[in-house]
Amino acid sequence: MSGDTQHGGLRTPIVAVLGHVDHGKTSLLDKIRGSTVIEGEAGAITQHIGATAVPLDVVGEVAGSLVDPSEFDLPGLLFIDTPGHHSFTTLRSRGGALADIAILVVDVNDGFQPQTEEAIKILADSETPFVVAANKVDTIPGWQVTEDAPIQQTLEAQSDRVEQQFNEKLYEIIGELSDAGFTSDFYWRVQDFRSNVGVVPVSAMTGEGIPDLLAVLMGLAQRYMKEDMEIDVTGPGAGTVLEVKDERGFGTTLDVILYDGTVRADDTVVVGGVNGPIVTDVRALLKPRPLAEIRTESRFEKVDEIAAAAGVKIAAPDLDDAIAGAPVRVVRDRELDDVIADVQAELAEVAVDTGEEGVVVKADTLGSLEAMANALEEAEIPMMRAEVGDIAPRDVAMATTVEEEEYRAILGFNVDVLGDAATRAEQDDVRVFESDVIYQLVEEYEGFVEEIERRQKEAVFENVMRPARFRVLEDHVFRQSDPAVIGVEVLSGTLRRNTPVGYFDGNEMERVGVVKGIQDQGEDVDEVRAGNEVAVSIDGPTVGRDINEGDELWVDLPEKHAKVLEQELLEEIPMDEREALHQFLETQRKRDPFWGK
Ligand SMILES: Nc1nc2c(ncn2[C@@H]2O[C@H](COP(=O)(O)OP(=O)(O)OP(=O)(O)O)[C@@H](O)[C@H]2O)c(=O)[nH]1
Ligand SMILES: [Mg+2]
Repeated sequence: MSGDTQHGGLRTPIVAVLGHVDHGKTSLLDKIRGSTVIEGEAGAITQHIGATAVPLDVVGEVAGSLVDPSEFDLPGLLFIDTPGHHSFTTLRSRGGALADIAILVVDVNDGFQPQTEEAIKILADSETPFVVAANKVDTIPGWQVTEDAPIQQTLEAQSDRVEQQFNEKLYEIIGELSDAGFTSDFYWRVQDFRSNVGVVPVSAMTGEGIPDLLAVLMGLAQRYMKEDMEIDVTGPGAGTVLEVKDERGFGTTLDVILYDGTVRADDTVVVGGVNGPIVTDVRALLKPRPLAEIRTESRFEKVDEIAAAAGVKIAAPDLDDAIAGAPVRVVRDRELDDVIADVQAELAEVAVDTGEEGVVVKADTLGSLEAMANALEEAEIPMMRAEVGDIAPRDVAMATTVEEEEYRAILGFNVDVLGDAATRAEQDDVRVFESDVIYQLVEEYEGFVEEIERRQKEAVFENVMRPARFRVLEDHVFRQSDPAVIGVEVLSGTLRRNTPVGYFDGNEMERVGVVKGIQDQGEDVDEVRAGNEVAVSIDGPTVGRDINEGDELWVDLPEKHAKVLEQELLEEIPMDEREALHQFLETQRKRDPFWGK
């Protein structure tokens, strides 16, 4: 059998369900399906994308008086359930990318949470229209349940106090949406769902508001998306791989969301693989029964043909290298080479812009690679190579070719380190970061860069000559020359041993010699700070001829040092030293405006 998702040349809109962990995405779909998936989930946490086709007549039944199926010519809705747990960014972004519309599920008690924000960003980036399901309204204290009722009807049964709380919770969500850059309102007040986000209060537990949610989704799809849904449903199919799975009796199979055309049991398909497009012949098409979920349904139905949009399992030889997130194309009566080129192009498109200098990025799927690339771009971290696959010795070799120390790094998302890549990395001083949480990878890498910058700054600071202005004291000449030993007062800056000193003749620095030693109350010291009087020995000058009592002397800063101080270390040096530096630069620049620039 075929065609139950196909209807007058319009395909089924794909609806992604996104939201923070435990906010009720799977429960919501369970309610719509009338069958339960969450009970079968380990710890009730969704860990995969699941797809469920809900035909129009079922939408009509669940929505009751709010949806009249005869008003619609879309065949129904294909729901994609996604996990809310933070480590499944990839699956969320893949689900979001496939969607025509989305439901953002928000628990009215929790409001916006990190993965709510993340989901909103995915939807904004892909410009996917969405509605907000404000879930768990039944938990408002005092709530009177009217099972499966439209929201207006159930609201009439609530006390004023409950209704007030209900309004407060919804306004909070509307406020949070506004903070995220979206104008929104109670859905019944929204005129144009493209410019305003409709907020639909629901309970996945009691079914209240579910008719409203379905009515809003159908309306949105029918009114604004009909044109996008007009496809050649009999044309060669196009889809995205959700998962690559071993299935008993079938070997490696693909769970695919078909979003265009049809696939037939005798088709040749091209699939994106680790080493480029894979060409293979379909061996079996396996379809979950309507209202069952592709990933939980163990008893698949073998079909001859399936039309978009639908979740389908494809069994075929040579799928071991297929990658989740990659495109699938039916060849049918087209040139094989053209289809291969299409798949290649799409693989390249999801592959990432890389530059000459930057880090190496490895990820488990194309979807996660894209998500990584987006995160790195946002953090302004350049990439030299970004690929799907485990971290291999050749990645280490690649990372050693960079010039900057901070790019000697490999960031691996959800991948393994192969063979001797780890030892090679250690030998070659390449840092390897691994995590299955993207922001952690970014944060750890940023920490590594900060550490390098700190070390580099310290090294520069150690070696840079420091500015100082000091005065030769009257009646404190202890020795005339070879070396001259005199008392001085440091006016600003830090005077150190082994620094050249001189005076300004007009705007010209005249070097007189090098400070050899500093004695503070009879003790030899390496440096002396502003505000102190000390005795210094200077190699070079003769007192009375080259320098005189009362003269103002300076550390004769080399131009390079002055430049580093002004441009990189200004924040690190004390105020009085900055003042000495500024005066020094000002005088030099009266002679040469570009001195030290
Ligand atoms: N009272 C009440 N509880 C709900 C409602 N919806 C969901 N729950 C409960 O909230 C918990 C989480 O629900 P799930 O549907 O697993 O949440 P989820 O968003 O799919 O979670 P992940 O897939 O792990 O991200 C379960 O214990 C549900 O029974 C609701 O409307 N009312
Ligand atoms: Mg779930």
